[in-house]
Amino acid sequence: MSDKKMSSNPIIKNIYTADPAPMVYGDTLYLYTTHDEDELINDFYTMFDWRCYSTKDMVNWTDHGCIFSLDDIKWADDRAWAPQTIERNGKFYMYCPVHKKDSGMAIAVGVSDSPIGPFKDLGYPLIDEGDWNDIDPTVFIDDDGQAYLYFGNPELRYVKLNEDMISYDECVGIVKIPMTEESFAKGSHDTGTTYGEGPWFYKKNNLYYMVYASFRENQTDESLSYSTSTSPTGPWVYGGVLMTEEGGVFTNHPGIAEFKGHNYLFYHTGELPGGGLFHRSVCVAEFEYNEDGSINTIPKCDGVEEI
Ligand code: FUB
Repeated sequence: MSDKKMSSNPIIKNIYTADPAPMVYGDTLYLYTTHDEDELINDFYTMFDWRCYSTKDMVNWTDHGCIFSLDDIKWADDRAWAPQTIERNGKFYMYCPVHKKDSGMAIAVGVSDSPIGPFKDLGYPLIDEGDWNDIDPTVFIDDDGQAYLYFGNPELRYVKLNEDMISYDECVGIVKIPMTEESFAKGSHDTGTTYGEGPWFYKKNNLYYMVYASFRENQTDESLSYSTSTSPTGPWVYGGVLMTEEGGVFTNHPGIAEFKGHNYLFYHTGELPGGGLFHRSVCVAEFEYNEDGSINTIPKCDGVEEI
């Protein structure tokens, strides 16, 4: 038996956190999360701010507290939902879905000189189609320098970000990915496929991955699934189930990171005392890729080894 220390899930035990979004920068893994308030308003997701935590060894975590909130976004009034942060040229960009004061969801961008904020809002939405699809952004910069922002529920859409990371190529515009069974398998969400929300876009060994929260047929809770492509814009090919619904809450949300030679899937459950639908907690599991790039279903776990 290994005498290495183990972490214990959930990672954060003093507040409810959801929608984990890891970012590796230097020798540190930063974990951005949403925050489920203890007290609910109208018995629904009650979420006002985003939190950041960091680790160098996957066992010891530093709490950086609230790093961006609805108070910083004058045009938004609710729903501080699933974010993702990325670094480019020494600046940090945090993409955040929020509810606009005049209705609908949109994607805000917070900019900071530090991974732990504070983040400053652009002052206007980056993505605002005037519908409810504009949630759950995932951002990735390809080897050729082109950055992509995918997002959406129930449809997966993307924009090609400009080098400044706060605007996008208006000629290409907002592209709708064809929601086919070949790409996302037959499922029970609005498009008739398993694709639900919470996409996580990245590349490994020249293969592009789209991990997402999925609705399988005859299931009420979300699972996690993945699709792959040889191009950053598809066509996507359905890969399989990454994490089943068992033991979960209605939602789940993936975040993938490669850190110091290990591969991690971050996800959320309702397993903290008092936890459930609107009181979720972020967890992590280690996994490996098969030689052909496929990934086996990853069991929920108690924690990971110190690295
Ligand atoms: O946490 C609020 C919303 O629930 C997220 O944006 C979705 O991904 C789901 O986790």
